[in-house]
Amino acid sequence: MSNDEPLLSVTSAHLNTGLRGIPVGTCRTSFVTPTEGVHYCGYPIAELAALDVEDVIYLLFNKELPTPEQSAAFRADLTARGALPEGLDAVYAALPREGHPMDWLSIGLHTIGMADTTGNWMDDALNLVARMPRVMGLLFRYREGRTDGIPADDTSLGLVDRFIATLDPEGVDRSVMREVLNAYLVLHLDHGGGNLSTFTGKATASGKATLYASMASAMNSLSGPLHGRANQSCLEFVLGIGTSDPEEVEAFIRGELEAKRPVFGFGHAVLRAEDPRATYQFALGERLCPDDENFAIIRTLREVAPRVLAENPKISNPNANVDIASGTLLHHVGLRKPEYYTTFFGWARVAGIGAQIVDERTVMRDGKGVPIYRPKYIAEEQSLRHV
Ligand code: HAX
Repeated sequence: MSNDEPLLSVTSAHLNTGLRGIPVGTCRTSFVTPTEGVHYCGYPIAELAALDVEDVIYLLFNKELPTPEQSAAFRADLTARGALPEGLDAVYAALPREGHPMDWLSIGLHTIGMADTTGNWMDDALNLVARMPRVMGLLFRYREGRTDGIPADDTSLGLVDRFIATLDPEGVDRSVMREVLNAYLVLHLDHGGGNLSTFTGKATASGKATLYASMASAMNSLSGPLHGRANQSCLEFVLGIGTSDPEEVEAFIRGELEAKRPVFGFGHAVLRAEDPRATYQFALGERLCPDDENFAIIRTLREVAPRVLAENPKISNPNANVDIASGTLLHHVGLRKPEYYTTFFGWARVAGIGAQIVDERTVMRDGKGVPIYRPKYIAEEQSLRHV
């Protein structure tokens, strides 16, 4: 693209539309297409979904998949970075347990950032990636009041195994949990440059706030019900249906539409086909939990909802999105409380947002970095009254 090629002619119709569709920068980690969905560094997500999360995180930071040697070295690097600084246990012990887990996550990031920030964007981003499994495990343990016998932190474990070790769940097949969480993380690592949480994180970092403060900003954005918290709503929606009978499911969907409520797990701002992240999770569910009653409900929803939604020509994409199946799979592996689901989304996004912050701070504009964000707001007549 040449420097003077017009990308968009901005008119007053674009004002007060949340910057929707207005080009503001470039993204080196990911983009989304209407048919293949999100791509990480050029790879469609369907080609990456079954890889280990460590290797896909390596891709986002290094823009190429690792060789076996690079993969081993990256895992060793994460192990070396993984130990948490002092202080998080005491802060988590003091937080109100009824607080939303996303608020706990944000406070957790601030806490470890206060204790140990290097000021080097790449180091801080990778340190945080390496620390997230323990932060997540402690978040669950303290918020649930399961504070006796928290296992010592073993940073030599892989990212998912380290979370599971800290959580130390009972009556759960840990290998199935590992597979579901690994897939969840890979599928949610990144989603282009302009989604609200990524944009917020980069905007905060543009003022040279720390990586930890920037990521806490991003997590606060992600916590909104129109953004990341939709995945919590999606399982609540599925649990509310309570039947996999196609006729009853259809009646339920029609009732929701009549009541002007969203049919969760369907539709997308960019995709115009089923999200490949949903397709992958359906295949995973058919293999891991075909008889799970919630899985039976979403299987029926997948058959029935697109047909019903397609009756409304305003709905650009009546097909399943990533949120349709993720909650059901997490529920199946013993993570039963939907209010925690956005924290897994946040855990994943720490890598994608971290990689994008590193790019904006250290690579863009020949290494000078993107300047402090400052979009233009036009004064309204009312604000000019005393001029
Ligand atoms: N149920 C009910 N109505 C829907 C709908 C759905 N699943 N999908 C779209 N619509 C409605 C929109 O609300 C909009 O109505 P209005 O014109 O009255 O405002 C109209 O159809 C056109 O919408 P659109 O252009 O097709 O889609 P948008 O880009 O506006 O919205 C959403 C995309 C994902 C927000 C939307 O499809 C939706 O609300 N889906 C249900 C909630 C959900 O599953 N959210 C998770 C999204 C996951 C994701 O994006 N991950 O990246």
